[in-house]
Amino acid sequence: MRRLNPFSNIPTMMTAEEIIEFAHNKSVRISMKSSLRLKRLERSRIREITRLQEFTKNVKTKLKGIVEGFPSLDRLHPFYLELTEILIGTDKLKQALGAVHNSIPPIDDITNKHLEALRLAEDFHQMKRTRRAAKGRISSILRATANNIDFIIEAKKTMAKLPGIVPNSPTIVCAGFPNVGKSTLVKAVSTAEPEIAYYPFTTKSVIVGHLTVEDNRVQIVDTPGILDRPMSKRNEIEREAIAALKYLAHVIIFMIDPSEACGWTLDEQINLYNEVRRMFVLNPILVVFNKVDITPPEQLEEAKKRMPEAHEMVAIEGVGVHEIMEQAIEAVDLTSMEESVKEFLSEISQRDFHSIDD
Ligand SMILES: Nc1nc2c(ncn2[C@@H]2O[C@H](COP(=O)(O)OP(=O)(O)OP(=O)(O)O)[C@@H](O)[C@H]2O)c(=O)[nH]1
Ligand SMILES: [Mg+2]
Repeated sequence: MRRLNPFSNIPTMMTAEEIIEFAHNKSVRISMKSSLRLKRLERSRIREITRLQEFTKNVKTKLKGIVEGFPSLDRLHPFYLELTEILIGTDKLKQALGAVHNSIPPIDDITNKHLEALRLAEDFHQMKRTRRAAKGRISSILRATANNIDFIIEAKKTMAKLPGIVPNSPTIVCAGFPNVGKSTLVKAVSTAEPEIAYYPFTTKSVIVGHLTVEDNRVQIVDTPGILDRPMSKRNEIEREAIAALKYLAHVIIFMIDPSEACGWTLDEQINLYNEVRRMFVLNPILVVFNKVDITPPEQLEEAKKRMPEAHEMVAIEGVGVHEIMEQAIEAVDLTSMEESVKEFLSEISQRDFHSIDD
């Protein structure tokens, strides 16, 4: 669910130039209600003061929106935090958020000084110059932090593409070579319309399905382009992004196509299984033989000998699907999940973690 991704709820952020333009437009459009009994000079004074106040107010609102609208890194689910670290760099992100946050007090300073000057100004031109000078200096502060704002906007865009997850609801992750039937299974079991999400390093969209098994609300994640080829074919960053799945997967369904119609031999598939097994030490893994309808009996026998623990399924017909789902729920081992989350948290407490307000 996209909206369950904490990064997809962030309101739209403006770049430095957009903020300047937005605040400027707001400030010149503001309507004055000063009394006609006032002298022209006093009316001008009120107008210039109001315009500057309006400009500053809008700049600050937008800057605060950037900082406060961003999910608090200290409260992120480890899955997202780990990916933030890999894809963005948490330190760089905190620095950028901190810099934007710190640009607010100088803006207040400039505004106050120039408001004071406006109150004392003796002629119309001086007022106009003062107001313009203030807006110019505030714009300079914004421009000086423009790269930080751009960095935050990019970070948001990257993170918003990730799949949304329901933090405490059991999550099944489907793995296996391409064409073994992962999507078929996800579609077969999803009651609600599956949602499309993205995962780093694959251009393919990830499908997140939702279902209810024995009163448990369960989400099932298809992983095209992720857990579907040997790790040796991946770079370090990809491997780390894949490893972040351990915080998400309460249980992994590893699908094998013993008919080999998928284009991969049984050996290749078992090798990939062993790799996934090594990578997700704490996550329970269920092995499923799919496409048993088209697997020649002797081939199925051979596969069963190699992996006696495997369950059998015909995903396109829904045969064996319910049983697998029940098994998956049973295998959901919240203890090991908690352990890996704890391990993660103790690891990051050694990294330097301060909230940006520190
Ligand atoms: N005979 C048979 N065909 C199946 C079964 N399950 C899936 N298929 C077929 O296998 C092909 C691949 O299925 P998908 O569900 O797209 O496989 P996938 O694992 O999602 O593949 P990628 O998205 O490329 O990783 C499709 O043509 C399915 O119709 C099954 O149980 N029996
Ligand atoms: Mg698929």
